[in-house]
Amino acid sequence: MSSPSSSGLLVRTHQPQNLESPFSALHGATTPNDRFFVRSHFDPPQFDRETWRLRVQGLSGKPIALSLDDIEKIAPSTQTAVIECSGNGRLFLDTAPEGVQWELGAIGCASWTGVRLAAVLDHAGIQHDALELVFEGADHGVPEKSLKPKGEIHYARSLPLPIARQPEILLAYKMNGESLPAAHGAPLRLIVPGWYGVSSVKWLAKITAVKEQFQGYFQTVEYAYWKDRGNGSIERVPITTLSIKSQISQPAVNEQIPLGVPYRIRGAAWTANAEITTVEVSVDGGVTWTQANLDPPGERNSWRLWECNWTPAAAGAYTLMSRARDSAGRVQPSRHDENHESYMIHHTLPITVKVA
Ligand SMILES: Nc1nc2c(c(=O)[nH]1)N[C@H]1C(S)=C(S)[C@@H](COP(=O)(O)O)O[C@H]1N2
Ligand SMILES: [Mo]
Repeated sequence: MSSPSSSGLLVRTHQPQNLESPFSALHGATTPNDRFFVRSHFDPPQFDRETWRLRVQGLSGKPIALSLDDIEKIAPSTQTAVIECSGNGRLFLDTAPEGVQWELGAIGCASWTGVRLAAVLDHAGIQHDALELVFEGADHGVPEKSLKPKGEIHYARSLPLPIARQPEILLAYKMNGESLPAAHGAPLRLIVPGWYGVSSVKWLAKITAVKEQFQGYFQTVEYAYWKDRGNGSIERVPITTLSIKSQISQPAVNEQIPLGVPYRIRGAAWTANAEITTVEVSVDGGVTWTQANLDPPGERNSWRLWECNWTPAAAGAYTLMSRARDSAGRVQPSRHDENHESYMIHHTLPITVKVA
């Protein structure tokens, strides 16, 4: 069930607000703010610029509280990064799982400006023997899923300290050069390039250094999966880095394509901690593959656009697929990993079209 909203986003749910980007409108290195998908578990919290504070507390010394002025005095840093919801593509799974029914558009790429998290941590004097940092949003409510706690909770996620200190991790107050929109976490959000969107906590209110692994709801129940340890046992682990993936933006699902006319198949590909090196396209459901032309690579954690020409020679139904490879030797798989439940859906997605 979806309907077009005024801004050209598809409304998947009104409350909380879950809006899908029209992936077929993909047209550049970054997604415009009014076309960027929104994934929120609770209503956006109100804030007042004057009284708003980011609290940083932990194991060492006194907790600190930073105002927006304090944060804007720190040297700014800008990063382009893909944000993909780990439930993106859920509509392609055979069984109808719980969760927002995303097709291809729970992803966007934006340029994020803010301050390096490491600079704030240095300022706060976080002890180096902390294991993780817990990032808490100001938003709160009762989760949507059937397995959930009784009362209200805040949105919260953690990162291991060595990850949090990496220079690309930002506390962002700008998105594509404009002030961060309310739906995307104003006044301040975490941006974790190369990780699924779940880690990029919006409406950031509190950072807490802890010595044990964080066991919060969005860390262990939702946005977690069973990992096979290979020795006969499995463990519950949080979703972390992006899986290699490519998606076809044109044609759109169920598009009608004219017979005998050159058509340009387009899309984007992305991965984590590596570069996209190849994208192949199939128009026969994965039997034969042709190499696509890649745009020049962008920044490390952005997506790489690609295109491929196709002149359909016969009328009928076709299944198109794309398959990416990266510099770390990873290849997009042909099937969804069932252990990932309805998350990390990154197999070669079948796009069915009609030629007439
Ligand atoms: N505070 C807070 N942060 C959050 C969320 C949320 O519901 N509350 N959703 C997360 C999820 S699951 C995703 S995919 C991204 C979506 O970011 P966007 O809405 O800016 O696209 O934000 C993440 N950060
Ligand atoms: Mo997400």
